[in-house]
Amino acid sequence: MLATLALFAALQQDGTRLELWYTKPAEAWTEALPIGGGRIGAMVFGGIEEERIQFNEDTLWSGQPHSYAREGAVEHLAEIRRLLWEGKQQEADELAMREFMSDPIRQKAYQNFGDLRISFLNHAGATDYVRKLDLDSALATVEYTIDGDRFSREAFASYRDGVIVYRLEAHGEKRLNFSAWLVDAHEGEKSINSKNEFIVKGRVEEGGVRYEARMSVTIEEGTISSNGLTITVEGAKSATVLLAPATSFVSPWSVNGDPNTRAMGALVRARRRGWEDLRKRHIEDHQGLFRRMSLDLGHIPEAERLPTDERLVRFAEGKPDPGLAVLLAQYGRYLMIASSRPGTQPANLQGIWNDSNRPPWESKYTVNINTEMNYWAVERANLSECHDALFDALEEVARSGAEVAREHYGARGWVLHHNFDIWRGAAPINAANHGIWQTGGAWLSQHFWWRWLYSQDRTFLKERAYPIMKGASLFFLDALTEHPVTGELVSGPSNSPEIGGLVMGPTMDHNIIRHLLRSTADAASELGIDEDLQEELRTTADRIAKNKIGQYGQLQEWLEDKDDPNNKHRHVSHLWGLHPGEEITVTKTPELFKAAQKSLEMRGDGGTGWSMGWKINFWARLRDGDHAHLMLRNQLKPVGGGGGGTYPNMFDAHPPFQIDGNFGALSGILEMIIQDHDGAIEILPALPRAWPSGSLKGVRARGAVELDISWKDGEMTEVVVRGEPDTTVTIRYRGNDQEVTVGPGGTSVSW
Ligand code: FUC
Repeated sequence: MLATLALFAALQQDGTRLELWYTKPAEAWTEALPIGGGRIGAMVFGGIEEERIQFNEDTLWSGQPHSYAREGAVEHLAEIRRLLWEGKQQEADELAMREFMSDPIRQKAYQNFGDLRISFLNHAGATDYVRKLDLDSALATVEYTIDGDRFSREAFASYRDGVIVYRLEAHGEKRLNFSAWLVDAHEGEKSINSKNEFIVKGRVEEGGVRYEARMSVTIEEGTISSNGLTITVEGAKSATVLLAPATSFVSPWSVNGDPNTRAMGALVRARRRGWEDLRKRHIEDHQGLFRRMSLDLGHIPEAERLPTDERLVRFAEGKPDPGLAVLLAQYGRYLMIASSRPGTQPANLQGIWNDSNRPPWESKYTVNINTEMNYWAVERANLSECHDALFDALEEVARSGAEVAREHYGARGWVLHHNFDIWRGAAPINAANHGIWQTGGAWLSQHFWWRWLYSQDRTFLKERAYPIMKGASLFFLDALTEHPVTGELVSGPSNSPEIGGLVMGPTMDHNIIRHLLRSTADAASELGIDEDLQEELRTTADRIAKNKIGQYGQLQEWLEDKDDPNNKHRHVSHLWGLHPGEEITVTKTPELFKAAQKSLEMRGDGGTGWSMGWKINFWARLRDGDHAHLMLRNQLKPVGGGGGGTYPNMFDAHPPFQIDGNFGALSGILEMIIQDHDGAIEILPALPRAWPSGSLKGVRARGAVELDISWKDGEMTEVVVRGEPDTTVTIRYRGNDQEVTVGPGGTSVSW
């Protein structure tokens, strides 16, 4: 009965159920449900007798302010290049490992903060258990019955108020009896003060980030006490647990903040507000973003009736469930709102959710695909503000990256290699064969450009986008070198992530750099500045080594035609110009377009989670909706056996968990319905047969417009375009273009 109630409670207006739900508590971390308020986040397990809420704060990292640039590295640059041109890759690699790498060679790790634990007394024998995450209200709830009495819990992480809130209620005769305490992942000091506040505090390492988390419980009826180890509640009708985690992190250059003031301040303010007000403010804040876009792809009631884990299994059996793609897309938007907000750190490899002090790849910012993928959909999915955290971080990276440009390349501007951490390391890390890759900053500059294209915010273009893009471009004006034979300009030393080792001039670099130089010139021309530079950027871009078609009809990954047709590597970097770039399109470069498809076919339909996420986007750009949908199916397979897949909580699996695939899938799903990179806003460029009828409302496109798109039986039925009156955009459908001028209240277009 309760399960049924819970089921219908979250029915969206159009009938799409936007919730993840389960009939038993989480055992593994990847079954728990994520909540997040940008800076703070938690995983809710929903245990009946023993509850665990593992929590994070996005500035809790190992390490301390540090410059990773290697002084004098530039003295070895010419020699590394010479060795590469002479085909002495191993010698080049060895020299680079000795003289050219980041100092130290590895970056630091994002940390677990700890757990909030709750242990219930006499609480066995629960029935009608439902645990769910409602994406529309951003509440994680648990409900069950014991001997006819209903109990409920509700958790959220508030961006506005900086606290994690856990509310417990007893709805029948029985009362709540429990003890609560915090587990500190760094085993610092623990105490309970006279106000019954549980405090953990410490320092990650000497000279590093200091932290403090404070937890308090308020109750209705009953008593609250402490035995020095836990806070004990007896006989309560309801209880509100507030948890405020904080650190001393101020910026990549200072850890001198006061975690005590921060945690105490947040806790005191939250307690003053009280649960209802905190909850109301949280829902308003979340819905203000979340409700801007809706998606409906049709319904299969027998699939939508199932708990999420069973629904995933059913879909993997090949049965139709378009609503699951909607759930995945909206989960992507939910996770973005929960992990990346103005003033917070950007979403890292795990968003903000991490239960380890030694997480995979340090849970940092890997930028040879992963961080960009996190943010591919953010403008289009009408969550522009969530992009801000990335821009803030990149402005910091540009500062450390300027030092690396100087010390390693003797170049102007800034450069970022394949990772950064909270200290904004920008030098090449881990190993020369994949760490020396020059185009991280160039790639991420695309995001600044996109913000301008989607918002037409001239102040942003002038004050934030252009300086970053110009700096990234200046680096390449200095760092590109001439091919000794052809005289074309090439990048290097670099690599095609993460295949084939150190080389000169991988195809990916060139596609990224051309895009950077041309968009920077466009930005300058839009702003009416730097005319000579515009000219230099454009002529330089034209001189960069062109894309080449190789012996198998494939787009070459390198300057030489040496692609292995059997290579199934997860990275498909040489197709950058197809996506997220825009150089390779069916209208502009039909032959390269075909070659890109050939390369993708050679790589196959497997891969890690993010790899499949990228392939959804590639196939959408190749205008093959059914193949894109096949990749979506592959990505949504329950984890186990082979690469990729999806965990029961719908976290994407590399494996292990890595959030990029969640965001990549959101991007890919939208790319199937709308594309805007080829001179027009194209409607239904790659609609799969699995989604014959549906609608996408509130999606944003270049030119600062918002669209509502509807289709039926595979045909577009209506498009409504909204924006500032008199905005003009071109809408494309099945190869026909229509100029649309937006009127007040929006303009409806039909074919
Ligand atoms: C790159 C990828 C790996 C992983 C890591 C975080 O190195 O090749 O697959 O995603 O980043």
